[in-house]
Amino acid sequence: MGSRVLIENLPRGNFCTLLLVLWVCAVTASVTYDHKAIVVNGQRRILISGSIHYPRSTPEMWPDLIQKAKDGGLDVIQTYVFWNGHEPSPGKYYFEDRYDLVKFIKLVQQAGLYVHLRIGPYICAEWNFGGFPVWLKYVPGIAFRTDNEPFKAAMQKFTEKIVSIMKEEKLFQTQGGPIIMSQIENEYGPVEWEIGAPGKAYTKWFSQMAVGLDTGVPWIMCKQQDTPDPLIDTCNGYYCENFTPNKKYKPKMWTENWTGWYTEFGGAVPRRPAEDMAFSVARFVQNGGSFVNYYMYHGGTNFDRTSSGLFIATSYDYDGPIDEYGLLNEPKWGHLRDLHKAIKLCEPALVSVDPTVTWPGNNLEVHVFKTSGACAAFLANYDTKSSASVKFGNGQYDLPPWSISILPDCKTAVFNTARLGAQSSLMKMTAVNSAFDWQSYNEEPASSNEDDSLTAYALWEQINVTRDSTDYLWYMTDVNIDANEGFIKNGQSPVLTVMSAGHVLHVLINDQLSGTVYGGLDSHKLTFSDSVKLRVGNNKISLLSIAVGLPNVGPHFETWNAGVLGPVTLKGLNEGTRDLSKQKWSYKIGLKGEALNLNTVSGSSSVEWVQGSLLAKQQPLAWYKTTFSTPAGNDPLALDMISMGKGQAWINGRSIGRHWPGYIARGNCGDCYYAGTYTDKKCRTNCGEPSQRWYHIPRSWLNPSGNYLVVFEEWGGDPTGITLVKRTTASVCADIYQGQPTLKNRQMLDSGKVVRPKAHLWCPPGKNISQIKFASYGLPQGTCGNFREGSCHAHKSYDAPQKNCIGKQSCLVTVAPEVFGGDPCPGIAKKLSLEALCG
Ligand SMILES: *[C@@H]1O[C@H](CO)[C@@H](O)[C@H](O)[C@H]1NC(C)=O
Ligand SMILES: *[C@@H]1O[C@H](CO)[C@@H](O)[C@H](O)[C@H]1NC(C)=O
Ligand SMILES: CC(=O)N[C@H]1CO[C@H](CO)[C@@H](O)[C@@H]1O
Repeated sequence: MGSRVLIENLPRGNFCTLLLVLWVCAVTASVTYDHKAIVVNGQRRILISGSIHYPRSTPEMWPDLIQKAKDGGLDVIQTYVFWNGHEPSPGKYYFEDRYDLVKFIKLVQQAGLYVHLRIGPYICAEWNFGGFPVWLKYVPGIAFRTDNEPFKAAMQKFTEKIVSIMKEEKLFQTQGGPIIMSQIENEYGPVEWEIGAPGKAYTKWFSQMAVGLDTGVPWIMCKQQDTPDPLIDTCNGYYCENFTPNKKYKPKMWTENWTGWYTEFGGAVPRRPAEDMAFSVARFVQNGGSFVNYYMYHGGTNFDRTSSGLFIATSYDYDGPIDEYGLLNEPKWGHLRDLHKAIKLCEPALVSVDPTVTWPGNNLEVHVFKTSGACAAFLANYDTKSSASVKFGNGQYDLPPWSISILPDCKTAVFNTARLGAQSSLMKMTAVNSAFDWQSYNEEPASSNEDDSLTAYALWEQINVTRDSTDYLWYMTDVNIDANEGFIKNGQSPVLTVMSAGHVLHVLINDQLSGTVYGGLDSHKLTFSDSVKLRVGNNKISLLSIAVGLPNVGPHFETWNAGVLGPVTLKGLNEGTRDLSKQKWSYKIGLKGEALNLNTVSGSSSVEWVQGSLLAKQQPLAWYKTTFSTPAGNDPLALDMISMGKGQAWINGRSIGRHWPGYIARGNCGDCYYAGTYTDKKCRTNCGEPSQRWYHIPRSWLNPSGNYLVVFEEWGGDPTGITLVKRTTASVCADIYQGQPTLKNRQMLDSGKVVRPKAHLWCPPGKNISQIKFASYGLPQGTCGNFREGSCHAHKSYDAPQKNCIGKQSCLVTVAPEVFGGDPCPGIAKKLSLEALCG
């Protein structure tokens, strides 16, 4: 079975030939494991994997993302399965468009890569409710992720559904498909530890349930020490070199190797240096690791309202090797590609033996994998400040601080984790249209006498009422003020206090905005407390409570509340403080503009829009619409929302996500030196600026002209400041040390040539190098975008780059003194720094 599929599409590492295929593959299509590695079709493999989450990009982007992953040296694409996207209501399944899982997996297969399918179905992933459908919370008697019958029944049903689809489509490796591994649950170890016996019973149940599904490929569980056989326990973290699987006969695998970190609204944007990323992977592999997954390889975008209620931003860029827009994030992508090539050169030795480890000095470590036929060595310097020179075999090797050199033949260093051979790119966002021509419509505050409003003598939890069908819930009540109230005469306004479980609150008194408060990642609970203007007679108090999604992680996160739970009090009346919590409240789910579908062309004709001098500006709760033509070319597009506060935007009826540029990144961004243990507090950007300013518009959502753009603004922004921008490469840089290891070293040494590294610059397709902005051979300082000459500089530094590069799409410049008119400072180790503009 399945051999026909293999003929059409031989996955990597499958050594069947066309003639032998019917016989050989029937026998060898298998995935097993031993203490060294995952064994695919009888062969141990060092597998490099990367996470790409299919709903975080569009089907039109998938082929290019997968190709870039393959070009970057990946063997495996890993993805979660997004339950709430696939089963929006019980038993009603959805597998289309961005949720077309089968199509995604088949594209990976066509590219010749494997798939690691993390079914979960709890996935965390900064995804709304950790992937659980909201309806699941309201199944009677349910408790999530424990020994609970209703939960187990739902989990089993969905897991079976996914496995059966994969089997029908013949997607498991044993059927000739690309899936070589699956995952059940996700990071359950800490939860089990906390809840004890029911957690253990649940673990036993779900691992047996998974194995019983008989997929023919191994199951893994991450972050769970007591993972039962035959499932494999794996590591998640920034570093995993000291991880050991719970049995001697299981391989050492790293399922979440964080390439950066996610952005939260109100937080700075984390970056992880490519040098440290490469260092952590080389260190894991030298310590016997055989499977590495980059979380994320392409992070993408939280379209719609899919980001989780921990104030997760719409951008899920994650500083992955492919950026949110699908462009290469350089130098990270190229540096890791070079690392993967170096590791693959070592693969025969790595999978055959355990290393011999020696310590030639303080903070120095050498791992040697030697068999009769092969030898590979990893030389490491763990010192965060000093370089080291290591004698090994007949050679002498220079190791920068916090770095590992890889020697695939135990002689030639072809890669050092701290020496970038890849170029860096500086990206820019440039406006591509003249100002949009906007029309506006003011959202009317809800009123309590509408027919469909709900009433109660209580404050209700928000998600309970909205079932997350919208971010918005109106809470309305009346307050009667007697003419005898003291404050009417003395002018001392009473103070309204509203306690809310989150996440954002607008307070309106008699339909006028009185104030806005919002929570943050550290605390979504919030309190409004301010004096309010009340008149004699009836006053209408309207609280617009706004959720930004449901939480995805945390102790019993399924029980966390949102919305105004009270108390709500009014202080400074003759009677003292009046408690409004238990008086009559009316509820209205969602906005009027949502009910009218103003985000669609057909819906928008139901209201009167205004423009010109009447256009709403700096006015809360306003809808804006405009149309625009698609700019020519293929550069990715985004909306620059710098002039806006908070809300949502749609293009041709499709949501590009929540915008919140009004939430400024707190904290100190600090410095970013690659060496030393990485944390997500290091190397951050955007402090004092919006956490997210740009919002990706997939090109495939656009028509050539007449694109319908709608923005709902909650806070009051100026829509005339919104621009359509394109993302392009501003400049490319190289920073190459004379004599640094390069992948060319091996073949050049073999051929007896002198090893001289080259700077390689290239512009994206369709662009050529138009100018050398900076060139210095000597001791230049700074980084791409702000290089400057140092104490040693060859005066002819510009000649060769200009001659070799101008007008070319790509070029090489050899890093050697004669190329730059002689040695500017003999006896000192020099480098070449280049910055070129792509025209
Ligand atoms: C949830 O909403 C229902 C009405 O739809 C109400 O009866 C119940 O009290 C609410 N529960 C909470 C916790 O707000
Ligand atoms: C870019 O350079 C290539 C050669 O590398 C050349 O064929 C092409 O015409 C150039 N394009 C432009 C726009 O200059
Ligand atoms: C325990 C923990 O924080 N795990 C997280 C690891 O990182 C991934 C990606 O950000 C999250 O999904 C996990 O929740």
